[in-house]
Amino acid sequence: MTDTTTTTNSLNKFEKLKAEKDGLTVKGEIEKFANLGWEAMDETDRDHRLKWMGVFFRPVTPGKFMMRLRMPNGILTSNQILVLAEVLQRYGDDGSADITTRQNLQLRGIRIEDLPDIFNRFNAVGLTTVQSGMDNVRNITGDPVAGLDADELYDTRDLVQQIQDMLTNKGEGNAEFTNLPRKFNIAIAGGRDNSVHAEINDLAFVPAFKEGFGFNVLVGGFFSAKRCEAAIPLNAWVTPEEVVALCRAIIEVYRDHGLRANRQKARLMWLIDEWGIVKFRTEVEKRLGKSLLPAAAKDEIDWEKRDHIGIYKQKQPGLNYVGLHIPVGRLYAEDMLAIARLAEVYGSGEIRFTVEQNIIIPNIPHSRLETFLTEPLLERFSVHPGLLARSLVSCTGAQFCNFALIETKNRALATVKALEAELILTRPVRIHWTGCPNSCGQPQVADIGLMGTKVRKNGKTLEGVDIYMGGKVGKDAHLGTCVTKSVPCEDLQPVLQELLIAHFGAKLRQEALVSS
Ligand code: SRM
Ligand code: SF4
Repeated sequence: MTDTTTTTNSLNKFEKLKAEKDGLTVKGEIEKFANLGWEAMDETDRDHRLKWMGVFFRPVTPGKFMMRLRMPNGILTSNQILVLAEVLQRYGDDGSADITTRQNLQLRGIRIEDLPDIFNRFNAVGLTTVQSGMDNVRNITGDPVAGLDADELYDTRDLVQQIQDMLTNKGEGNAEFTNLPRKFNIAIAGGRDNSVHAEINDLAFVPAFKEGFGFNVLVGGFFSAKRCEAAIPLNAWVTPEEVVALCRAIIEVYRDHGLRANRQKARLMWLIDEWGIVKFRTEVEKRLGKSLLPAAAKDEIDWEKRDHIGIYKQKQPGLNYVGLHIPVGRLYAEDMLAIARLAEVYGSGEIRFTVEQNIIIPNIPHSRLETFLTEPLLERFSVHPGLLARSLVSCTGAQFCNFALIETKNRALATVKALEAELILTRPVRIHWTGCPNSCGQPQVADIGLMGTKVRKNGKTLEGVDIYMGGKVGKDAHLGTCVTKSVPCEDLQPVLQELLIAHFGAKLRQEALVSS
């Protein structure tokens, strides 16, 4: 499938393991693995190929696997959440779930012997984990308030589902797309505020008018330890009906021509660099079997980004959606049961997830709103969190991720709590933590991004961060850059305090008291 002439011997480790056996093959071997147990099974299947089924061996917690779902447009039903919660319940304290920066969920503590039963339960309620890791297309993000927002330009839900169905053969797995050169991210924006971070996806569609409604197409956005780039225009405009075919054409070109020799240089942008955007566009047109129209002169992203926390009227008269803040996206089985109940009792049983690792419960009638707001769960998952907590995002970090250079989630929460106690803020400040340069926590899109690193202080190696600033989201989105390197985490709080005072209008509570 690739146009390289490399022999199997000269392939890198990952190309080799894919050439030996396609990752999706493990789908038929789950029962066998469950019987063998994690210690006896083939290590390459366990550590790598299982990721094609969304099952991740965690070297930090051997024997306790992580499962990454696919949640098109970040939407679940209460029935699906109940099944996920029941799966977690059997693992006691080991069982938890994280909302991810791709509007998705990851479950933790999973035992391999339970996989056959878990997959059966997932199938019964239409949940899939297929192709959610390794060299596959990740969870496809769409507007979190699609179909609810009176100002939306396009309801992205169906399109996102169609793309997922095409790539995964309706969740069954599709060997056409299981051997990409690297991971691949797709996002579709349907509103005016770019709620999906279009600019950091390998392929993104942003609303634009030309011959009626359609999308301008962006390509090549990505973060990696080696390089971070915002997506660039493909100079193409497509109607919604053309989106799925264009996704297919672009992914086929990437699959067949993407660079595979060096995994640090395998994301789509590296191919675009090598070919130039004009040749890339021409190759995509060849696959598509027709010419693409040039991009519309301007796109419709002209709002600041919303975070959807709080209470908002829907376009459906008499209904509201309510965004709840989930601190650093961490949930336990009991929380999920409670969320499912709230969605059922007050809403329509639907729960949505955002790339800021929070949830939205839609379809709550005005008449039920007041009672909804008295629910005890909202004391923890607030509709009006503090101005720093509100926008806090954190990747997994050292608790479960073996790439991590630092612990992130707990530290992120503790730091923000302390800062909110010291400071009076007048606006939300988006602080993103990421445990290593892979940038899963997207520090480059943040007002203040914190990237884990190791630092030397007084002859000791300590956990520290590089500080990023200037990330702009929504209208005119652009990436932030590193402004300070190697701050030990133990010295971080005063540094952040100064930044918040100098750049974001924060005031010390003490001083505010004295002057009033
Ligand atoms: Fe990520 C690898 C977690 C979003 C860039 N990412 C990993 C692994 C699988 C590494 C591992 O095996 O331990 C992490 C799993 C840790 C764990 O146990 O949770 C991991 N990535 C995450 C999540 C869970 C972070 C979070 O807390 O939200 C996100 C899952 C999204 C999902 O639902 O699929 C997550 N990762 C991202 C993003 C953000 C995004 O998509 O907007 C990025 C940067 C954007 C991008 O990819 O262009 C990202 N993750 C990476 C990379 C660097 C990719 C590269 O081209 O080099 C790696 C390392 C790799 O793939 O080799 C990585
Ligand atoms: Fe792990 Fe690094 Fe990604 Fe955080 S940024 S989840 S530490 S790979």
